[in-house]
Amino acid sequence: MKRILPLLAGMALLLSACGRSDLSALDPQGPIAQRQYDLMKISISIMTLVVVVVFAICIYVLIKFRRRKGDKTIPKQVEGNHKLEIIWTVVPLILLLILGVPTIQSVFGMAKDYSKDKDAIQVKVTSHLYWWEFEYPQLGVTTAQELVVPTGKKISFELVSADVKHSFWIPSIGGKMDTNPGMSNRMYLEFPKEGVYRGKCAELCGPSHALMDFKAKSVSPASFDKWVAAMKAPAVMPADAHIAETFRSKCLACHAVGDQGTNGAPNLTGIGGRQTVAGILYNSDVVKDPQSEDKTVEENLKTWITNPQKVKPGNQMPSAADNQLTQDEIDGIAKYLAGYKLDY
Ligand code: HEC
Ligand SMILES: [Cu+2]
Repeated sequence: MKRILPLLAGMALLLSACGRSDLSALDPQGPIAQRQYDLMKISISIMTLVVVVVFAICIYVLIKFRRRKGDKTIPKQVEGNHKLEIIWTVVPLILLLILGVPTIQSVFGMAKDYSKDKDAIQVKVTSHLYWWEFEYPQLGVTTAQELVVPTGKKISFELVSADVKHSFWIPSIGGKMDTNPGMSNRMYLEFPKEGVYRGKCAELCGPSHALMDFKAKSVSPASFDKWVAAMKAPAVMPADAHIAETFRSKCLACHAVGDQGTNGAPNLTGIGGRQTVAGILYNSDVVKDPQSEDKTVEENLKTWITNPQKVKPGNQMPSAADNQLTQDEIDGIAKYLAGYKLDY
């Protein structure tokens, strides 16, 4: 017991650290996650029931039929019992049916294809080492790291990968589903409530796998329309001519802003209003994250632009030194991007 207690305490601590409410499949915020949670509950209940009954019988038999002191007799030898054999065949069959029927129903229900549904919002998710691209083919909009969706609609996802295998998962909303290179997977999700939900890559993909976070932000349909319009508006460039030229030549080779779609790296439109930079550095002037340092968007942008490899080892963005940026240029670009907010 002395040795087990610290172990138990350690495990409890470890598990409690996982208990972020915005990252828990045990706190469902939508019908798909609810269905998945219900399945977990029913299978755990059945398993618990089986364990309790089997252990109870086992302990009862061990005590009741133990060899008593001085007892030298050989017990009655039993070879087969029809009644018992039927019971232990039929009971598991019934339990498996109770588990199987809702599981199959849910699995097929959740696999429903909304890709042709006019009322659903189509989103093509492309995973990259280590970031997420979200394209809305019906709307002509592409964004990154922060998926924006309207509440009350079916969101129909097409999932692919630009490089290795990743997995798309928003624990409190539903999932997960692999993204594979050269092959599309499909799934749909629903967001009944407005909110920001945390998403994760759920397939070990490289050194920064654990940092491959994203956000799913559900907003009212009216706000969503405003967001789409703002995303499609012409790009806002830095006011200062030198910063604008630096940004154009050093950043827009990979990135895009405004209505330019995408260029192989995250579209930066509206990045000043997002909760995070690169999906992982929380912006304290947008949202207070209890587990992150108190850094504003502008500070996080400077940290990122100066040395992205320090934040996310192995990612594809060059450092400021590789980009030959002066400190003034870093500051100017960070200030411009921090001010690039969308009103929606
Ligand atoms: C060689 C291509 C390339 C160049 C050049 C480049 N970037 Fe990036 N950038 C990337 C990639 C790839 C990512 C995604 C990294 C990740 O999260 O794994 C990224 C991410 C970012 C992000 C975070 C995006 C988000 O959605 O949160 C910012 C901000 C950014 N870059 C700014 C810049 C700026 C400013 C410059 C110019 C000084 C620049 N980048 C130059 C490739 C590039
Ligand atoms: Cu990944």
